[in-house]
Amino acid sequence: MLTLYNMPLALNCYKVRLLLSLLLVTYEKRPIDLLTGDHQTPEFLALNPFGQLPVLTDGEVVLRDSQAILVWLARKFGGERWMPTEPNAEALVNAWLSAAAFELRLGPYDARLAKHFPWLAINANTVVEQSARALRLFDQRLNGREWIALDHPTVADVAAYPAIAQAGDGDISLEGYPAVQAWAARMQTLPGFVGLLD
Ligand SMILES: N[C@@H](CCC(=O)N[C@@H](CS)C(=O)NCC(=O)O)C(=O)O
Repeated sequence: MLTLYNMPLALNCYKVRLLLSLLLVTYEKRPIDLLTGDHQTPEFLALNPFGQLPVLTDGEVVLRDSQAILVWLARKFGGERWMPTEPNAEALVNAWLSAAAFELRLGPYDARLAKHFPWLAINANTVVEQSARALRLFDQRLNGREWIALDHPTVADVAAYPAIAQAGDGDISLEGYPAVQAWAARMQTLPGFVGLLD
């Protein structure tokens, strides 16, 4: 049985829950509360020395980092569809996985943290600029396309969706990014789609 060390509101955990649901994979959740320091216990640090969620375990296999977990799940349960092995397609998916992990992280992901966890001292001006940059890049990419990396949904779409869908939590508006809005609505129609708190 797969076990996801999970916090419902943590967007990197949501990425993994979303793909597990899209792939119809059964798993159990192990709650980890970042606010009370569950991620700094010796037990959790033995699983992930980075002290971060998500962690996914499959027997003796212990996986960390949401992008790595998405790729592993896609390979194991999704065949070629969600993470292709053809080199050109794979590189495209990897490039947009990196954009989810970096550009979206510096933008709408951190904007949400800045608003709700002010003690993290994230620069509120920087996240507005970085959100505009990230959303512009994603909007340009999605202009005239249905999905971020390929002509069908892949792990790149799953990795990008949480920070974009929850951008409003950090007072980042999707107004002015019509291709991003249309894509987000398209994501919600995928069979097995789940929302953040589903
Ligand atoms: N690159 C990692 C980042 C993971 C991450 O930042 N996780 C957050 C929750 S969404 C966390 O555990 N934060 C607690 C901390 O960094 O102390 C991934 O994509 O999984």
